Amino acid sequence: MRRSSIVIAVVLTLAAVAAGIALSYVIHWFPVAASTQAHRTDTFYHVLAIASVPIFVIVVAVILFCVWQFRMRPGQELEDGPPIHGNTGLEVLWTAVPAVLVIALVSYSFVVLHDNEKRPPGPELIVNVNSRQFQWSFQYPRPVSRTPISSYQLYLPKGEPVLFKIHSADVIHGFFIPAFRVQIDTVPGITTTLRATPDRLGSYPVVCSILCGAGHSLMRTTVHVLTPSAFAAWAASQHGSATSPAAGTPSGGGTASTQESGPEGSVGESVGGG
Ligand SMILES: [Cu+2]
Repeated sequence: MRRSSIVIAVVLTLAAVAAGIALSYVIHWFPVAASTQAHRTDTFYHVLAIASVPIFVIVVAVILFCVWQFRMRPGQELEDGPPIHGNTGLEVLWTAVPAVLVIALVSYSFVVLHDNEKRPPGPELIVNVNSRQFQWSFQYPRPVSRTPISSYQLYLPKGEPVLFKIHSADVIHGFFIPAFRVQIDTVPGITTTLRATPDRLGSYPVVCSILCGAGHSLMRTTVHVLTPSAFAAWAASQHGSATSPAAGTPSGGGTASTQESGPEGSVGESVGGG
């Protein structure tokens, strides 16, 4: 009787572990991955799921098994349980195993974070990100263009490492590109930095991830990942229209809005073509 119930519990536990891990793969929890950082982060989440699902299932299975197997039967209302005082071997085991597991996962997450933030061997494209209630704007210093470019949408070439230098004109915002799996606070008075290497053509949302005021939910824009040649063409087209002195300033609103309408058609074509 006792032996068969253990077999049933083990079989159910294994089935639940398999179903949980399968679910973690089948369901698309994240938006499309569009940077080298995103692939590392997603792999890390899969490893976390594979490590966590069996633990969750085993803990719940042991609880349910004990409730079922050691429940009070009729006639036992006034009986006491057996006088057990600890189990050293068991306690060492359930301390050592979680410790090893947590240290291993922390080490792996450190490696992923370190790789994601590592300075690439070659040159980086530098983009200045400016945040204010409730708007993003982006400035491209040389050598992207002879004169600095200012834009309300983010344009990046595929395959080139980017270093974002992030500023805030008012309060703390969160610069977040879900498709790149990167995010960092924008802090007034400090320049924060973030690295990403886009590796998939397309347009993806850029959002503010920190409640920054009444217009927080509207603080969104788009990142366009273009082929390097399409990006060069976009930069060249900006150079033509960005000759006014206001072009390089963070709040060069007029200039940025004219740039917005100009390249949109050509960019759309290059994204579609790639
Ligand atoms: Cu914000």
